[in-house]
Amino acid sequence: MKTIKHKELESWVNETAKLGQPDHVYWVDGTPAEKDRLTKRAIARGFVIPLDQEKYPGCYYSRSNINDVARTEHLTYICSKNKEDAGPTNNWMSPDEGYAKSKEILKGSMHGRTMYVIPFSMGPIGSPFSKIGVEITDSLYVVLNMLIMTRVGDRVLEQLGTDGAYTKCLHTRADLDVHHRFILHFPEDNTIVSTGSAYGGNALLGKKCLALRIASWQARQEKWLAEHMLILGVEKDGKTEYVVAAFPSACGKTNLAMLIPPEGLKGKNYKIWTLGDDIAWLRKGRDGRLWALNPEAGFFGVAPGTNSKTNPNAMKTMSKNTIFTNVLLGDDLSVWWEDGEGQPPASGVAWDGTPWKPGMKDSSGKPVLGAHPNSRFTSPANQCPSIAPNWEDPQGVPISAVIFGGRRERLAPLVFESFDWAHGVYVGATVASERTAAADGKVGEVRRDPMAMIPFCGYNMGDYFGHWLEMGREIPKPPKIFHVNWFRRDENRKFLWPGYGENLRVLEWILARCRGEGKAEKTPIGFVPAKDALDLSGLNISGSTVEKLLEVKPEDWVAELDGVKAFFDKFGKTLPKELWKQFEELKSRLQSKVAA
Ligand code: OXD
Ligand code: MN
Repeated sequence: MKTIKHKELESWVNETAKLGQPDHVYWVDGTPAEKDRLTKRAIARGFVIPLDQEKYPGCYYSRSNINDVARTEHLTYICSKNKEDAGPTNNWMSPDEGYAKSKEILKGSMHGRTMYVIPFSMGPIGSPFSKIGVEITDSLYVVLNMLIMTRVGDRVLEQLGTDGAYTKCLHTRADLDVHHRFILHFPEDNTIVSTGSAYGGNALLGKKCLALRIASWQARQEKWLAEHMLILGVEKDGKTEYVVAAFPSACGKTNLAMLIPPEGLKGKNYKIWTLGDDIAWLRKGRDGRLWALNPEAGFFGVAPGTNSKTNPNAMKTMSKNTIFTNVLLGDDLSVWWEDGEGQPPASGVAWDGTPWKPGMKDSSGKPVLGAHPNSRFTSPANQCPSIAPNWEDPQGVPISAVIFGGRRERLAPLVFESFDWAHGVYVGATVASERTAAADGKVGEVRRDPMAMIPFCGYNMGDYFGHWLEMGREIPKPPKIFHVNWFRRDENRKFLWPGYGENLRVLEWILARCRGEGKAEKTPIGFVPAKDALDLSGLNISGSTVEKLLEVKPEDWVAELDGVKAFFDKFGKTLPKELWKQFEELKSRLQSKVAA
């Protein structure tokens, strides 16, 4: 029997075992030998399938239930004491009801299984940014993923000592029935309970549940920010500048974080460093700037669309020690996905467990997908060729620019800069995007997704905007705030901007602006690059396309205001007055242009 120094933790684990009735309780120690043992066990029980180990060393395949392949936002709740603290964009359940419901589901749910206890750290162990969690789970798949995504094991218990604070993360697959699926957050108790799902975002509780929902609540109390952001460094002439960027799920955060400089800019000798692809924790540094750290240790990236053109670094990152979930499994023990690499295997098994062959069509003539659009790879961050040498620096890195963005066919120009922090917060608060496949819902529909945090903010977003405004007052040297849109299209719905590595041209302008350089034109929505301000050398793009990319049409922005107003109205009194002021100022800047 292991001796647990933290008695309160030990008794929570014991109580949970009494309730869940597992056959065994196992404390994960985080050693490589243990990982081998658990992997063998997962293979023996059919939770993972080893891929061809010569081609894919250390790689495994897993398929989740076909009704359990994405985050289920409608089953995700904030269980705060007061409903108002959850705000109008979250589902709310009272803590009593949340505990009672989940207790019913938990009762006996682990019978016949092992209950794993995973002590984990979000952020390097001992960093002032870091937070500890303990996940109890009856899923070996979750354990194997947590070993990649977080820092796990005895060294975390050591850090926790006899009475350290930690987030209780309780997960049971139960019967995977959607009626028993609840993702519950009790921010006042620093507790998460997730039942009835084994999908990553619902079950790897360190990620969205702790590092965003619970952490955002804590960040408000403790004056920092927990954000849905990538972190990347741009090095030139021996100096590296860092940016963070927030885009809604599956809008290319991983691709941007791992960007390869384009051919046309080769002469400038840029080097891009990856620090994180999904979550950033930001704090005021001693120098009065904003500093960022990635709390995760791995990538849980969307596979479809990833190939050696769109993201060569991701392809190399996942070439070993990776878990592939819900992609196509070739009969030759290969993996493949739509818009992936090379030819599909001659035959295989699709994400939903049915036999698959290239070129298959369904009864309406549509291609049958081999991989689910939200299928994933889980890979260690340190395998990424562009991982920054300082990505685990306990102090984080200083941030020059905060970038928000979404997927907008029309409206938003390629890039614009806000006038100041408060205007930047307005820009972040009004981000909207066309829906993607990472969560259940209708693909293509536009939804407001402020700071890309709609599904992840653990409290009332009106208060969250207020907290952002306050952080601007707290930080003597705040980063500048920008908005980008890689997804603008022409009248024929053709993308105007090539994206991917070419996005460095936009980052270059952004960083120049942060240094007080870079030519810009003032428009009612902010500064856009002057006609010749973007370095487009070596890029085959016409002047009229660039004009279309940068165009700000005041009448379209006026039309957008109705949607913003309706969204802001939802927050009632909790929406900071400052944002209404920004709204009115923008409106009058736009109206004077429309009238002119
Ligand atoms: C993710 C998401 O998994 O945003 O990163 O859904
Ligand atoms: Mn995400």
